[in-house]
Amino acid sequence: MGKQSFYLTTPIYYVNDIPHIGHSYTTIAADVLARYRRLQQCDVFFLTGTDEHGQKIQKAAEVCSKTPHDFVNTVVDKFKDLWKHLNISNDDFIRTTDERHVRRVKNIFRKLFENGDIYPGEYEGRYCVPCETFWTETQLDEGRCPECKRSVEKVKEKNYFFKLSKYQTQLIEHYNKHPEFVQPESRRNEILQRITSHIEDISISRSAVTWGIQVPMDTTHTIYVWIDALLNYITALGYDDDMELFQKYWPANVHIIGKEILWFHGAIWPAILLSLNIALPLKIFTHGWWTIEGQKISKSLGNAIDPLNIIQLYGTDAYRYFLLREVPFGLDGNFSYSALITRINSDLGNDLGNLLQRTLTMIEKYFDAVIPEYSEEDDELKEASQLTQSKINHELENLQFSKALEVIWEFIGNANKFIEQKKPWTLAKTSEDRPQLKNVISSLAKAIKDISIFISPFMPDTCIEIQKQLGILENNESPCLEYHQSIKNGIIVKKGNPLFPRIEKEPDIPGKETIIPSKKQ
Ligand code: ME8
Repeated sequence: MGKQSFYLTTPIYYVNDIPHIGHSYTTIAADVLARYRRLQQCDVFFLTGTDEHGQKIQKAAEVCSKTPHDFVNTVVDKFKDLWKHLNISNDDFIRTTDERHVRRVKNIFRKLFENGDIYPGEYEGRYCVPCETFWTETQLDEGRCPECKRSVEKVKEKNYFFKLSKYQTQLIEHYNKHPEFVQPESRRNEILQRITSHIEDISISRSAVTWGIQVPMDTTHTIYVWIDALLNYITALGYDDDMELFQKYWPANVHIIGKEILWFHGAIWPAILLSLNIALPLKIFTHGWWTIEGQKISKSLGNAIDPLNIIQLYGTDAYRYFLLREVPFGLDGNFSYSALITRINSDLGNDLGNLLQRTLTMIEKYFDAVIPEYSEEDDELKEASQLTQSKINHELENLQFSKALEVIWEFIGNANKFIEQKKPWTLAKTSEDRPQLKNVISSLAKAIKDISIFISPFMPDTCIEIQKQLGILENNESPCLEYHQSIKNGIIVKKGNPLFPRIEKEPDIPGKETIIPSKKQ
């Protein structure tokens, strides 16, 4: 039987500025899920990319006295560079300026037009450039954008419209038939309520914006950047001129997005797919915002933190761990260096790092560095390890990353307690306790191997480092990712540096005091 396919996506990010921790959060979460599904032997296609057209980017290029084309090329490299540093394992990277995307978007736009779902009209209302969103007078918040609270532009232009209202009933039916379509449930209820109460046709072209994909039937217009962007999820799979990947991977198993773009993904995107007669994605998971002092982190609000700085200080895996452990996926969370350092010192250094160090030290001391022979029957940690794996599966099925990590750390705690209870240093004193000592130590080595696999989607480099120190991985081999496989006889451990050395003080970063929140949410 062939492998089960699993297609997951992140939003494609605007390249008006360099990436910040919010962007890295979604991409790391998607990467963890992709790696986890690969562990489960799924055939994974993980897509990310960049959203490069529209007024916001045109303006940002003007500010830098660059052509939009040169400007976007520079910023895209910053995203790709960050993903490399963060160990992101995406299978494709789509840019909306890619020729393949532009060609396919034009074809799709023409199809929608031929289906009778696009018509010319006149738009009069407000437009928020940073959010690239049309708003009506009544939606404004004291005259400002209800999403980002910045000022909006008056827009009156001839535009093409998409018949979103035509799909209201079908959308409601889909939401009712598939309660898991949008998660968490609170967000699903919100958007369903909005779709049910009021839905209008939307403008999907701009005559005043030149930096975009031209409307195929009317070159005086460019396609509204959100329509251009949403289509990336299918153009990357070759829709509609090279259908092999599309047939293999569509519908997407999950689109992971931030909560502010749910309307586009939960209403406009499915309506476009319905018009094209394409199956809808199986799930849209909406996560919360990282905030600083309660404010959303964003470049244009001037409070963004460069993930590269954090990685340089504390390493990629500590950063990946912190973001997914600190806040339940779906809720908002405040970023602070002190919380990050606490997690590194306590969870990574004390719990995980010490478990490895003390076990390896005992293997060196009591067994001349050779892991004693393992006996499955005498492994008192085996059941707990198996239970941990099934709990992780349950949590990650629901994208509950922080809960999955809690479960893993519960097992790490159990292994540490096991050492305290068994007191190997006492067992080592007499020869009749030697068999029990062997069982305790080999069970611990096996538990640590299992832990390295449990954490591998979250902390891929740490998995490798643990397996190297445990002696089960030679320099250039890929890590062992088979759960519950016992360790071969005669393996010699290679104890190295502590995995996460203790951090004594917060970093001295200019302006840091302005970005550390005074209290946790
Ligand atoms: O909206 N906390 O791009 P964008 C958590 N191009 N996540 C955050 C965040 C924060 N403070 N800030 C950003 C766009 N994000 C469109 C998307 S998709 C077809 C087009 C993450 O650069 C989160 O995933 O503004 C959010 O939805 C996304 O970045 C917005 O990125």
